[in-house]
Amino acid sequence: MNGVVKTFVFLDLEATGLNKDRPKITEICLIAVHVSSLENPVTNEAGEVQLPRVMDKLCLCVDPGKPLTEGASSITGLSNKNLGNSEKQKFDTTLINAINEFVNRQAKPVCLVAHNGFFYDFPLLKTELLEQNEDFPGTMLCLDSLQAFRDLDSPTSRYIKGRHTLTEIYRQNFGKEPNHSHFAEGDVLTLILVFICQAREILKVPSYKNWEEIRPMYT
Ligand code: DCM
Ligand code: MG
Repeated sequence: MNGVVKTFVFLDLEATGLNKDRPKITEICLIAVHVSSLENPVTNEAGEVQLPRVMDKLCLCVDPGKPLTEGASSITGLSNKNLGNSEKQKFDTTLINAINEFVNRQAKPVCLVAHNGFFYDFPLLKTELLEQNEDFPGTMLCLDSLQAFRDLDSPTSRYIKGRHTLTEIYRQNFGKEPNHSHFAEGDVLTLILVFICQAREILKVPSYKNWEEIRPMYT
């Protein structure tokens, strides 16, 4: 299908707020899917695309060490209280090691995929990595599915606000609401389903970036 990437690692972050809030991560989910599962999607009797059977998952809640905004807490259900009650640990080197080990188990080359990743998830992840004096290899590939869906769409609909949210794309493809929005795992599974629906088109001309091109959200 695209000849380069062997594994797509779909990623979603929940955090204490938006870019302007200088957010800290509250939850991270990575789900790895081999390109062969994207090339040969499974459908049910109704012709609906199903999740691949073979997926590796890493999902962790994180103590952000900073108050969540009301908005972030209300949409994600995460709070300083429930994260604290569960004695979650900070975003530290043990978490970074876990991510690296997880990614290193995948057939390479690997590409990270996140919806709005170039604006939100990748810069925020970069900030958290740099705060621990760590980083991913500069050659690691990343892809923003929001940009990819916009590029596929017609120029007129491209700029309609809300047209390419994960929820909206899911509704267009499946005619119903996605499950578990704003749970990191729920959002990643939704992303995988909509990505599979248009994987052929997206991977014809993927606009990858190298991880080294990603600037931190803040320092
Ligand atoms: N976010 C927010 N307010 C919104 C939307 C998102 O503060 N209206 C922040 C908190 C979420 C994070 O962005 O944890 C990621 O959003 P999403 O759940 O859509 O992945
Ligand atoms: Mg999310």
